Amino acid sequence: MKLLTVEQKHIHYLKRSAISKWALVDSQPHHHKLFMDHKYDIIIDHHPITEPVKAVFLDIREDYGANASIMNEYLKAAKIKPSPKLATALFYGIKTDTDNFVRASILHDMSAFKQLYQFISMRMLKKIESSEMTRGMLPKYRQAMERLIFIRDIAFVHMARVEIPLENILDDPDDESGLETLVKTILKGVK
Ligand SMILES: [Mn+2]
Repeated sequence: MKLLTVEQKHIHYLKRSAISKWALVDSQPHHHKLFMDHKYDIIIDHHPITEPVKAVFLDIREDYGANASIMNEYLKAAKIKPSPKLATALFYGIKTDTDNFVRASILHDMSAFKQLYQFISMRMLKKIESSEMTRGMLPKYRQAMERLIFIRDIAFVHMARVEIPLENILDDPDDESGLETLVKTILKGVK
C-alpha cells in the first residue's frame, strides 16, 4: 500500500453522509460485521456465495482465483490502459490470491496475468515482494510463534501492541488456510 501510494481509510473514519455510492470489492456483506449495515451500489467478488447478496450492480464470479483478474476485465472492456502502478497492483494481487498459481480456478487469472505483464513496473514489483519481511520484524514473528495457542483447530496469538501491519502477517485474513499462509509467510521471509 505504501509503495503503491494507495490512500486508504478505516471504515470507522469515513463520513457516511459524504459518500454517495458504496462499493464492496473482494468480499461480501456477511463476511464482516462492519460490512453488514450498508446498502451497496456495487459488489464485485470472487468468493463463493453462501448467503444471498444484494446490490444494484452485482458481479460475483466464483470461477476466478483472484478478484484482480475480474477488475482487469473491466479495464479491458472500457479500453483503459492501466498505469504501471495499477497494473503492478493487479498483477501482485493475482500472484498472491492464486498463491502463485497453485490454487484452483486459475484459467481467467492466467490470461489477466499475461495481459497485465506488459504494463507492470518490474522494479516496483520486486520492491513490493521483498518488502514483505524485514529483519526487524523477525523478533515479533518469533514472539508470535511462542505465543501461539490452539483452541480446537483455531490458532490464536495474542500480541498486545504490534507495529507491524496485520496484513503483513496474514495475507488474506478470511482465507481458510490462514495458518498455512502465516507459516508460509514466515518461511518466505526467513529463507
Ligand atoms: Mn480475493
